[in-house]
Amino acid sequence: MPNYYEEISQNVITGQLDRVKQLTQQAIGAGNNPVEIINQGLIPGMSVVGARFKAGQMYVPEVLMSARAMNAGMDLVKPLILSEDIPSAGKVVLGTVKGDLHDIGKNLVGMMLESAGFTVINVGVDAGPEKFLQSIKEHQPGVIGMSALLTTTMLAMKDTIELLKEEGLRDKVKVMIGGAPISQDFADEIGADGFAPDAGSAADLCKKLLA
Ligand code: B12
Repeated sequence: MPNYYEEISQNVITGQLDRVKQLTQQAIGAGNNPVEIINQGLIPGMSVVGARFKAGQMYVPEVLMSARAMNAGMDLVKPLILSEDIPSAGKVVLGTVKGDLHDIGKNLVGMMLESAGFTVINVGVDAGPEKFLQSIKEHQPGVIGMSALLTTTMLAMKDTIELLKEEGLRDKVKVMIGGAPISQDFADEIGADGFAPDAGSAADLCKKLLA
């Protein structure tokens, strides 16, 4: 039986959506285990992409092409597996803060988290503290991730943290933050648990926060 996994990984890395679909379909047809196709083909490819992006060897458009290729493979495989079969690495509620409409980076972070095995609940853009709170109550994530691209919206992150304290939920959920104007100093200042400068590091940070 040919080993499809390496070839699927390589085509995820190069963002060849049609080829990933074709190979995934062939791997399914040849009787390969759907969970193995994900864990040994699709995800390892995206992990390489995450590492290269972090190292500045790949850029946003290429990463998006890889993520789309991976998702196309996932779409074929997912219906074949019961959700309990894929252990989730944990739940993350992710959103761009109030007043801020930038979501390209936040969505990239979401894709990287998903490809690292996390379940991502995306609350979208312009998400105020109440929106995060509501989603935390509903989904009970281990981590929330907040994104801000404007210096004027950065402080909305603090408002969310303050609301979590008021509601007695601060010690139940880890808070990670990111976005171009955000720094580790700012994270320390507002009492967040962590900051990551890019999507690849965000997935690593999330693993660390939940360890
Ligand atoms: C694209 C863009 C837009 C698009 C957004 C489209 C969209 N759907 O996102 C549009 C045109 C709508 C827009 C609007 C505006 N924009 Co604009 N925009 C940009 C631009 C050019 C790129 C941002 C981007 O997507 N970068 C690529 C992504 C991949 O990078 P990233 O967002 O930094 O995300 C990475 C990391 O930061 C990190 N990360 C991000 N989020 C998170 C979250 C977590 C939890 C973690 C761990 C990590 C993490 O990981 C990501 C992936 O590696 C930037 C300039 C720039 N170079 O940043 C200006 C910029 C952010 N915009 C700016 C401005 C001023 C505006 C407007 C006010 C313009 C206006 N006068 O109307 C409006 C504001 C609208 C609003 N209320 O939000 C300024 C902000 C200045 C400032 N310091 O506050 C910038 C810096 C441009 C500039 N030099 O002046 N913008």
